[in-house]
Amino acid sequence: PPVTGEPFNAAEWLVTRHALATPDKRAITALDLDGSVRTLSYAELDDAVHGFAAALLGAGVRPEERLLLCMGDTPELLTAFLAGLRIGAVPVPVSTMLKPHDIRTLATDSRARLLVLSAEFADLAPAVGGSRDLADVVVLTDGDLPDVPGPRVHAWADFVAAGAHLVGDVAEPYPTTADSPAFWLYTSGTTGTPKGAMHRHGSLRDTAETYARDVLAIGPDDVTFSVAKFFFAYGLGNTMTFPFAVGASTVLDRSRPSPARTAQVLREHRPTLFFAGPTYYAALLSAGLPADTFSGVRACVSAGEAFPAALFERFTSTFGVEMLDGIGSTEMLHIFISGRPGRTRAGATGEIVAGYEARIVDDEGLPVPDGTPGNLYVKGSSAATGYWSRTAVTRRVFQGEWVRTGDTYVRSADGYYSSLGRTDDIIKAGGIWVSPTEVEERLRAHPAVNQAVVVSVPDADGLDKPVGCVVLVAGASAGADDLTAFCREGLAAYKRPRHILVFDELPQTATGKLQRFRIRELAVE
Ligand code: 3SK
Repeated sequence: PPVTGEPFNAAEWLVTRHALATPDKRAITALDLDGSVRTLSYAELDDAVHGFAAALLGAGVRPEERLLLCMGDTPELLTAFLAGLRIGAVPVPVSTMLKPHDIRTLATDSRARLLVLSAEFADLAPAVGGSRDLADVVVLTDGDLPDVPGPRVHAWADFVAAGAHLVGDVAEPYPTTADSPAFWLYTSGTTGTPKGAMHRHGSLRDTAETYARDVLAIGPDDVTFSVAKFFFAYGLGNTMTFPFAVGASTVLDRSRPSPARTAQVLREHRPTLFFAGPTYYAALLSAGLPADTFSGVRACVSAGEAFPAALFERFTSTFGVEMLDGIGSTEMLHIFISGRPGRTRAGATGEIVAGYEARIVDDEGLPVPDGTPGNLYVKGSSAATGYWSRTAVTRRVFQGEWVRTGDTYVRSADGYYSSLGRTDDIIKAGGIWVSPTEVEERLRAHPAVNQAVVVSVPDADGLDKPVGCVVLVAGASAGADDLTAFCREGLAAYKRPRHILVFDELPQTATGKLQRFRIRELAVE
């Protein structure tokens, strides 16, 4: 009997379709650590995907089995991901910043059948030895293979060669539908063990046909370059889904991002769409790059954290480039509220993306009027189907068609959404909402302040008060009194931090996000 649902295989849609229509069109420009460049056309990428898909079949991988991918941003990462989709398996790209015990946790949680590692992460392999479901480890190397007790360990080229006789078996993709399980992305949140957000084949097309079409108006002549790596939902869309959805091309750089390297990539490879986050935009701004650095870029995109208004203004006036801020989530796969070309507003994230709906509600779940802060919920077809094996938290976050973002937002009467921080970070001081973001922005405007986080700390009466935790610019000096006075000047009195604590550094997650809950613990001490 036919499978229920619209037949749809995302690998076929993203690559094979273009390999047939525009085989010689460039799909990938890949930069190696030494700056050497490799390019792949759509036809070459499609061949590589078929080759790896055949190798997966040869190794006995079955549809819906998980493939853990811990790899730098290379053509082979995209190849392994797309090959997994092609055979109906479920690729799970994971952070390349993981420690061995983290990868063991994810291998166990996902019950991964196969692990693919780039050579530079081969030393993670022994940690997965003994994982119950792991049968094969593939390492992208021509050198020595790691010793892993349990699974078979293969070099990439040997693994592909061993499956070559099965290429005919993957000429047609596995008969997935738009609703078939496609891939997972782990998300850590601020506490707890990571949760695998499960996405469908159709979700990739959904993000391309909403955000990428409505906001970016991406077309075949675009070239994307994302500083955010592929294992982030943000990077995956920027690097693969959006360019490949329209037969455009992507620049992959496996090196650690730095402003000098970014400037070189922008100069030599002329991307038209550039993706990063506010912290990276701040680093670019501080690096003293020439004013024409972004001359070939038609839009910079930002996500991951709220974009402070002052930084937004400084960046756009220094480089004269359009900056599109946005908020997305791993659960929604990509951005659902965004600034739009020609109508961005500094300090506001932006407007709802076509295809999504948002609502802001109070703690009882009732909609709040425009201008009143509340909890942001979002609805859209790219939402994950839930978290793997985490029923209780799935039910808290995925509520019917609506997804709870955990962010506090306010909407203006003309439809602009502004972030006020995480739902649990918002501060009510003296009965009035205080946005940590606003106070942080003020602190960061002080020339001696490098990083600032404002958390709520109970005072002697148990009433929450804002406390500023700052890291100063290297070599700068400023006392708590100076900074408090500076805040008094620029903020309504009730918003000023009641105390300011200066730290050498602030705790961050492995992905570089400031860990507010740990900063709050430090501030309470
Ligand atoms: O952090 C975000 O805003 C984001 C944007 C796009 C995709 C995923 C995420 C988490």
